[in-house]
Amino acid sequence: MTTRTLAGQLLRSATASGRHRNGAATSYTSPILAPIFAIRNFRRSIHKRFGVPSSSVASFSTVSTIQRRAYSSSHYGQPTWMTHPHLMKEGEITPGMSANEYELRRTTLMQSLPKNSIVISTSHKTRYMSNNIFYPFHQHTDFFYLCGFNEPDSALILEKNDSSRGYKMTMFVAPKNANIEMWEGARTGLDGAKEIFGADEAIDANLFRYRIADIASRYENVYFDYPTPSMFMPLDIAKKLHNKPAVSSFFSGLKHTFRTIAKKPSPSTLTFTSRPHDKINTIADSDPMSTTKSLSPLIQELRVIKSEAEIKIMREAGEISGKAFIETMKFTNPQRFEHQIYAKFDYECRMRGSQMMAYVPVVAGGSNALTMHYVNNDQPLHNGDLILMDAGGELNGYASDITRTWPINGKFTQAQKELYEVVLHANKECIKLCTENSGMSLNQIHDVSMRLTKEGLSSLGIKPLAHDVDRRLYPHHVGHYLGLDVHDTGDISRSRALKEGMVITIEPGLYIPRDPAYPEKYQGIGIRIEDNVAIGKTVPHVLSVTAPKEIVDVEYCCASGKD
Ligand SMILES: *[C@@H]1O[C@H](CO)[C@@H](O)[C@H](O)[C@H]1NC(C)=O
Ligand SMILES: [Mn+2]
Repeated sequence: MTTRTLAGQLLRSATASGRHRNGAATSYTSPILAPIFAIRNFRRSIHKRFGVPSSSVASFSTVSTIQRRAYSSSHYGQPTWMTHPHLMKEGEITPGMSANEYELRRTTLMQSLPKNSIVISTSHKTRYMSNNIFYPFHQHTDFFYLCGFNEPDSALILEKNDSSRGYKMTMFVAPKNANIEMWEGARTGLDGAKEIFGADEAIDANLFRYRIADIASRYENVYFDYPTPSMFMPLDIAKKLHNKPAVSSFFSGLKHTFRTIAKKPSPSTLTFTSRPHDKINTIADSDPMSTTKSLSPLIQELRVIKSEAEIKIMREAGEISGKAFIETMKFTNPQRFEHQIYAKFDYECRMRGSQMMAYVPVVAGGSNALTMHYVNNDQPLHNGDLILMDAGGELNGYASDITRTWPINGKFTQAQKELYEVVLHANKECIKLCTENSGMSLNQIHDVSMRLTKEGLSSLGIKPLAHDVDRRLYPHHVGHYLGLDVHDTGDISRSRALKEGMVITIEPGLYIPRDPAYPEKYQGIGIRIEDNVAIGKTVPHVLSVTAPKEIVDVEYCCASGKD
């Protein structure tokens, strides 16, 4: 495997030239500081070289070419180690994720595919609230997983071949354009796609719609997910991709795919579900004459097991969100509104480096918590109620997903305590099962949580109506996979045995309806306690451990805000 640590090459040459100029006295040992030195040295030299036109041909070139570009165009479409040394280390493509790891992901994917295969992965497009007012951009997570490129309207093509790299990587990206960049901000451009992201070839994204069908037609196996139509990928082009003449049937291709990609798990645990919004994809995929295969299931197989670097980021995301929960508990009182609690949490996450909320938080005072996806978050809080908040910051692409429930005035009532202890017990018992050695699946852990909930209810003398536990009192699953998406790798079955490196949520809950069938003191109380857990061989690693959940700790945090 060829390793393309361009950043590494850059640093080495920068270091060498720095030594040359400054003598042996300068040593660049700190990976954080090294890029700063490299840029500083470059800035010294740029004046001498002023007037030398920058090369229009992209290549893995000298540090001076790249740094001249960084210097003159004030950067790229996203942070790089050179421009954002406070966020990134040498050799990283995105914060915390090395060029080597991205290369490994692509290599693993391509090695699992048969000869004569092409992978086509498209980014998200810019989405609009109204006319030219855009929503905050969030990248398509499969695309992001494969290359880390964070601009809209881009595409990645991987063509399997016999080179030492194993494939040819082509990126379609927006070209640099000083006029547009003056309005919309820096772009990475074609040179950047090669130099930073390691593409063998970079092409203007405007040409994608004209080139792609032709390129794809050269391959027997086309792996592609139908994207939302856009200017960049109009409906007719996507359809054309799906209507290539048949070489082998879709179904045999699919079987082959699963044979090659799924190294261990038994075929019965694999599910293939078309994404509900991909109507056209479903039609095309059901056509046995089509050679197009869905890419997403293959990438999900890779994504479901997290690397050390991924878990490190997720641990940090959990730590940031957990600390934000503490600050939010301290901030809560009966004079506040749900939206203020939301704002406080968002603020505390961002102040710690999280770039955005991983999803729209549920901030539910009192019986609003009985609505699972309550996101209006616009009611006043009331003295004596609980507040349930399901929220998490996203860090460097990775989600955290935490729920805590605490008393608005800082003190649990006896009835609230009793229900809370039932949920907390289920939460802790289920977390103990989050190991590879337990041999458990998410579904089996769900069964355990259901049994514990029922036992807890009966210990409180609550007799649920028939079917009420799984329909009303605890109507959701105990957890899901977590990663770049909040509901990560959604096509991977929850009956698959847990494996080291998976990250899941454990989130039992209890919601007592306003129904005379239940003791009045419990009615209208909704409680959920959700943690993020990385599966270890013999021990679970709780990533959300900084968020308090023991009653004494929660009450302590609530009290420490009031002076
Ligand atoms: C095979 O991939 C390499 C990059 O790894 C590329 O340079 C080369 O052009 C490709 N060969 C063909 C025939 O496309
Ligand atoms: Mn969740």
